[in-house]
Amino acid sequence: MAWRGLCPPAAAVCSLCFARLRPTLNSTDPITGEATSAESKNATAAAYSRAKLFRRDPYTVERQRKVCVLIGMTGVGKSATANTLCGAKRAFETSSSVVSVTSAVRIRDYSFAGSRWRVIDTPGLGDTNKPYEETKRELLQAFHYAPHGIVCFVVVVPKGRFTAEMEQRVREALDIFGGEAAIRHTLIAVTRVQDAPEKVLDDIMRLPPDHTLRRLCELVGQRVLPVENVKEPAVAVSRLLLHRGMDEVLEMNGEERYFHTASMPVSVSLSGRTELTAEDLLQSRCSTAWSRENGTPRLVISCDFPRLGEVVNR
Ligand SMILES: Nc1nc2c(ncn2[C@@H]2O[C@H](COP(=O)(O)OP(=O)(O)O)[C@@H](O)[C@H]2O)c(=O)[nH]1
Ligand SMILES: [Mg+2]
Repeated sequence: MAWRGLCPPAAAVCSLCFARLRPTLNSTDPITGEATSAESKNATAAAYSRAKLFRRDPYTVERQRKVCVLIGMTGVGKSATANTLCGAKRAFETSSSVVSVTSAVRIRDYSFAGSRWRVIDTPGLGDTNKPYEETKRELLQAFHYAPHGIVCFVVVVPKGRFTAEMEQRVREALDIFGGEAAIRHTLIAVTRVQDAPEKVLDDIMRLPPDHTLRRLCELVGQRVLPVENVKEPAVAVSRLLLHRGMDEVLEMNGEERYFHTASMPVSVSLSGRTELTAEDLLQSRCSTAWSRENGTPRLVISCDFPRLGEVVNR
């Protein structure tokens, strides 16, 4: 190509060449979706790129990365909302068909306004052929990708049509995630809406008290946001609103993230003694680490009890 001839031999100093090379040389981590240049064939391009150099284990996410989980029926705009959040057009596959294209959780790491985030897109609820236990197993996978807790659950609902069945499925999903405790970390995103947040809430609160959407809205403490995932420039506004909303949810929870302890099997092996005293606990020193057994992540809590010898909770 003509412009290549204009570049000096050391392509590193030619921003035109570099910009041209970059899209093909950088790849994305197959699981987290975050940019990585691990497969780059050109060390110069890798060195100048802002992409991560090494592949990440998705189970060992950095402690400060904030994690949000999207929940909702198939076709309501979960994957489109996930794209809006991470600022990409096609990080998550969206579909106009009512058949779910997300059959397991998908994650993507990204940065927004100086904070690191991870968005988890879950399979669409409401597939009548799918047994409840399977849905539950799929949804609970989300916790494996959030070892330091979840900042916010975002229930995605479509504008205008929210049936009793949809309400039932969303409530079931919130129960699977931990019920009331999880609901304190939840907000609702209404897709295909460009109105101001107060107007959306006012419109919902004007519905009859037994309306399914009003009931859901009251369940989550009236935390509702409008979201437009397709029409620019509203997408950029939605991105900002969603992040501000999720940060506010974190703040309302005293900066505490949500953990689902019930999903972690715990067994205790005590060497010799069968009971721990308060004094044992006071003197203990514990640390946590993630390991994997047959592909399943496990939180290993190791405690050193000076008066007792080592005890391992697993
Ligand atoms: N106009 C508009 N279309 C949307 C919006 N959100 C989602 N869609 C469209 O709705 C369809 C279903 O979205 P998708 O994210 O695949 O739904 P999911 O099954 O919940 O993941 C796709 O064709 C999207 O482009 C929105 O805010 N505005
Ligand atoms: Mg989807």
